[in-house]
Amino acid sequence: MSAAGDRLGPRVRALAEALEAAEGRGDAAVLEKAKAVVDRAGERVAFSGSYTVIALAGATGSGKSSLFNAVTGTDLAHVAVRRPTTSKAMAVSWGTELPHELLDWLDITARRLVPAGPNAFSDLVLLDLPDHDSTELAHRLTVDRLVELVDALIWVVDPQKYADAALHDGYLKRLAPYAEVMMVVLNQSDRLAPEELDRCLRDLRRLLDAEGLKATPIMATSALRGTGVRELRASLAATVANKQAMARRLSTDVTVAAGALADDLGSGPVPELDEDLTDHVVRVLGDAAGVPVVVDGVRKAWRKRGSAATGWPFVSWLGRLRPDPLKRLRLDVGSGEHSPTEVNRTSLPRATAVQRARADQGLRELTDGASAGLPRGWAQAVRAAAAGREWLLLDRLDTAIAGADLSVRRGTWWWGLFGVLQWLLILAVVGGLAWLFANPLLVALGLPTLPPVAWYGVPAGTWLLAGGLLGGVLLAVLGRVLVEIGANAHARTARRSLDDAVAAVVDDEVLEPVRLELDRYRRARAAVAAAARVR
Ligand SMILES: Nc1nc2c(ncn2[C@@H]2O[C@H](COP(=O)(O)OP(=O)(O)OP(=O)(O)O)[C@@H](O)[C@H]2O)c(=O)[nH]1
Ligand SMILES: [Mg+2]
Repeated sequence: MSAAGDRLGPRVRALAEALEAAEGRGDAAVLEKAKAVVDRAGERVAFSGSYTVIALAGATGSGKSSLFNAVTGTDLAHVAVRRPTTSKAMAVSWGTELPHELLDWLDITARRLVPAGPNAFSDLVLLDLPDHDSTELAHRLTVDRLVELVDALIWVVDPQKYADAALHDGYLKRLAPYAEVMMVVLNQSDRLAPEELDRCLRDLRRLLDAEGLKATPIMATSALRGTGVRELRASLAATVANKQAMARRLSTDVTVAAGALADDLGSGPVPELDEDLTDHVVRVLGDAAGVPVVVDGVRKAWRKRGSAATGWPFVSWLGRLRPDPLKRLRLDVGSGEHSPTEVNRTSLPRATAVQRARADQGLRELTDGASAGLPRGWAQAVRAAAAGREWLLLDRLDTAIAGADLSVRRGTWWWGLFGVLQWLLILAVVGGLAWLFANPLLVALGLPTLPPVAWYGVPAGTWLLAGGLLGGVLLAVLGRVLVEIGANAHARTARRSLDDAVAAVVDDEVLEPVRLELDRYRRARAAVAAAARVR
């Protein structure tokens, strides 16, 4: 295919991809135009891609229909003094069959077949359009619609109105990117003296150049006298033979649409999620979800259970009367204690207003950073990606906390050893007491007494009693110190695993949706760049 058409397929596909990514985020008008281009390109190629569609457009009375007849060698177009004359677009094509699908797509009902003859064109559909500047709105709408669809345009102007704002401001300036597929014909040249015609053509050229239409050729004709008609025919034939018009037109459509889309997407650096702000969000959300309360509960529970297991039995039973801090929060209950159908819920205190406010602010700062510099629609989408699930967030955090392994249930191996030692020491106390009170009791009962046993002059019963008491207290103190160390270590471990659980939920509910949205933005930018790349 032609140079312009080489990358047309991939470029249209890239534009479609950009559109899909930008859906609901980009400027609606820009997206709509780009979508029209994608649809049009697909349809135009599908409907008789081998034909070139060229339209004669211009102000009323400039002589479009007259020129149409002159070029086609027919009198198919209606020419009159009454203004405006042509109210419906008309098409002619040469050969044995009309390209009906193409004409249906163009929505042109007035269609004529010109039999092949010596002056016939092949693969050309020539259109005579209504005027673009009439009082009839329908005429202008027809022109506007077909200007978007045809492969090439010939603007027919006359000596009086060639500089009209309706033409230059309404069409030509805006169509500057299509300069290569347009041509301006100064008709009614017979009305001007040769020097006037020259001046007129120079003026027209200057106007077009100033409007960015340097690539648009101009020529002078007289439909009345037939001047320039041969040259116009030759120019049409060359355009058709070169087969570039359609591809150029569509290619320019894609370039223009991709340019508008690129402007809409912006070109600044793509923002990213800030790690410090992310850590901050995990922390404040953890606070709001009750992580510090649970960590404190773990410390206290370890302390309480450890003290009960290793403490001095004379007092440690008192501790058992206190409620278990984790059970009170409905945490660290055995898995069998949950019904499998029931969601694991804790009884953690609800987040305070201050905690909620800090969590909200943290989230806002995070998403503000991740949407900084993005176009409005995209920034909104990033914020919405994170914000839409706030209500879910605390709920899921609670479930995550309920499910976190706090590993306080099992206790530790040396607790049992301490327990046994404590009971042995109790035995010593009881044995000592028994020994001390045995002889007075035996004497009172008139029974033979036990032989006195003493170490270092102190009765053995006293040794046992004092040793048992002292040992028990010392062992309890040592146990207390070790339990405290264990409690702190477990609190740290719990903190880590809860932070991980919170981080996983935050990642799932906030960071991942934001990342996906930023990926989508990057994808849209890459696709637009690919659509804009001509080679
Ligand atoms: N002197 C002169 N008159 C022309 C020329 N071309 C067209 N006319 C006349 O200008 C008038 C308008 O011609 P049309 O061909 O109907 O013009 P049009 O651009 O199709 O006008 P609308 O259909 O109303 O948009 C007619 O009276 C033609 O005879 C020309 O080259 N020289
Ligand atoms: Mg006409």
